[in-house]
Amino acid sequence: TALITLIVCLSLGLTVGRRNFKSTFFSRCEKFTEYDCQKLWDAFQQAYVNKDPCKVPVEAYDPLLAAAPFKHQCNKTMFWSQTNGVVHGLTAKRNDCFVTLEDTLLGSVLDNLTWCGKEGSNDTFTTGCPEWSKCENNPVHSFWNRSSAAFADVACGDVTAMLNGSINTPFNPTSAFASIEVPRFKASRVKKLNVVMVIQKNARSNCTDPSLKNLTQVLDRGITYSCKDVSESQIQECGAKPEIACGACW
Ligand code: N1C
Repeated sequence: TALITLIVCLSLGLTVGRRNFKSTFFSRCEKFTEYDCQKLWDAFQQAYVNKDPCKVPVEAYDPLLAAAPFKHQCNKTMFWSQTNGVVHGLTAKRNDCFVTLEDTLLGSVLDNLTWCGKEGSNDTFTTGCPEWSKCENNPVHSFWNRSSAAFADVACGDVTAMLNGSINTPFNPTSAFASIEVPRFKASRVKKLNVVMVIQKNARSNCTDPSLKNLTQVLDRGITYSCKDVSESQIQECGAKPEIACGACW
């Protein structure tokens, strides 16, 4: 009986996990009333369901991106690398100033979720999915890569990027920001890139960091570059005081 109980519990747990994923997808999606969430769920699922979870290429999400394209948010687009907490602490309160990928429908629906499929099954799994290190073409990695590219493609006007001054290489060539987003900024749409270097107590780097030299070198000619060292507390203050004008945050 112990074994049977174990099996029943395990399969119950799995079913609940799956149901949970779908209900999370729908409840997050339904906050955006202008979309048909069932249609988006179908487009989402076809990307990875019934597939080897190590063989999901970025293009698998093309139909999903086509069903919920990003809108131009000129002068508000916010990129980030290794500053997830600070950035989203700010955008949670100042969407009037800054919009990240996680503020869009697709980014917010899938933020912090894990999912994958399996050959021979039409289910969505949330456990036993490949680790990032195991294979690059996994469903989660490919989704973020595809959506980061699309998000960068529509950026326009002045764009902001928050980088982390507490690490040795704030502009890391292997990051999504450096490898996917920056190369897609085109001078015909993006006028200026404002880097905000987040400075915490134990800063290791700042705007003079050599990695930023690479950034200026790969940036499309015609895009103006600026970098400003800004303390974390100043960023938090901008979030706490809605009366501060967007342009006066730092
Ligand atoms: O690799 P990163 O950062 O430089 O990627 C961040 C960059 C942002 O500008 C976003 O537009 O790329 C986009 N992006 C996300 O929005 C995102 N949300 C959640 C990329 N990755 C995202 N994730 C997950 O965080 C994903 O699992 C990925 O591996 C990390 C990237 O974090 P990072 O190294 O700090």
